[in-house]
Amino acid sequence: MKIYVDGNYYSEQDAKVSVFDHGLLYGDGIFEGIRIYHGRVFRLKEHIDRLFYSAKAILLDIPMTHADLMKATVETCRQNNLREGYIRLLVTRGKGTLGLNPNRCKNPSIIIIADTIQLYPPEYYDKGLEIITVPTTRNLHNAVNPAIKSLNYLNNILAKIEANNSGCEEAVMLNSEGYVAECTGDNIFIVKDGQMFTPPLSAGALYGITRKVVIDMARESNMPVTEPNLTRYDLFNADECFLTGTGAELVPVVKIDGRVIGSGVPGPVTRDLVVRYHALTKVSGEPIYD
Ligand code: PXG
Repeated sequence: MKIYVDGNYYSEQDAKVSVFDHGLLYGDGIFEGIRIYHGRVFRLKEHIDRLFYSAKAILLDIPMTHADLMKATVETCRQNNLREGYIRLLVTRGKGTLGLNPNRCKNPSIIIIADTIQLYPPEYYDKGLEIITVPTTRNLHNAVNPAIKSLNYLNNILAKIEANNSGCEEAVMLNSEGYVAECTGDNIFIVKDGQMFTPPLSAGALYGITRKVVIDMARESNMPVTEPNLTRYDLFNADECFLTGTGAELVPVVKIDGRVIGSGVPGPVTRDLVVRYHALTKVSGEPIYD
């Protein structure tokens, strides 16, 4: 594997960061997770834009332009001969000293890893997932705003551990007001009476790129989509529920906190969206090979 670090390619063994990098010392940095389908990078521009928005929010100057970062991402895939896979793009504050002060970090580090992807087992997609609400709440947006894809994912990791300890793969995270925010690495949607709902970004949801694709697809087929505050009650009484994310794509949810959702099997709206999402990934994206 060839890994991009600050403009050069290194083998897996030689790709290294300093122990004084504030990405490691403080989680001071940002990242993106991007998919490659059929030799194309899916929604690359949207991911690079979101990376720059995260950077802006943490006052980090990415030492590259959008266009050059897109080129470097595509080139890293090419170097690894990838047609299907997953890209982890991260920007750390860079090497500094043992103090918090980011001004000591003169050069942010840019790392691009393009690898194959470990998919969820197919039974989750066929039968649907059981998820659970966990005690760890989503970060306040006046603290580290959850819209920032920062290198500190401890909030989500704690929630994931709590879900795993209860035998579930994913956790529903509520915000401090008790409204549904999202899951640990996925956005959440419900379908009720022919309408689709997903929590607003202000509830603590990430501006998910898959979320946006799914909203657009639903509206294309004239299904109303709104973003109201949702409670657990709304989830329990939904006709259908599913999660969206770059890694997971669309995963049906059939049980939440012990309540069976709808008829207990992936519903028709979810199944239709899954088919259309896969069709879209086949034809859309930034080509890696000419
Ligand atoms: N919410 C959170 C908190 C996320 O981290 C999503 C929603 C979905 O967004 P996209 O843009 O991917 O549709 C994410 C992103 C993993 C992994 O290894 C997944 C994400 C982030 C980090 C790691 O499964 N999903």
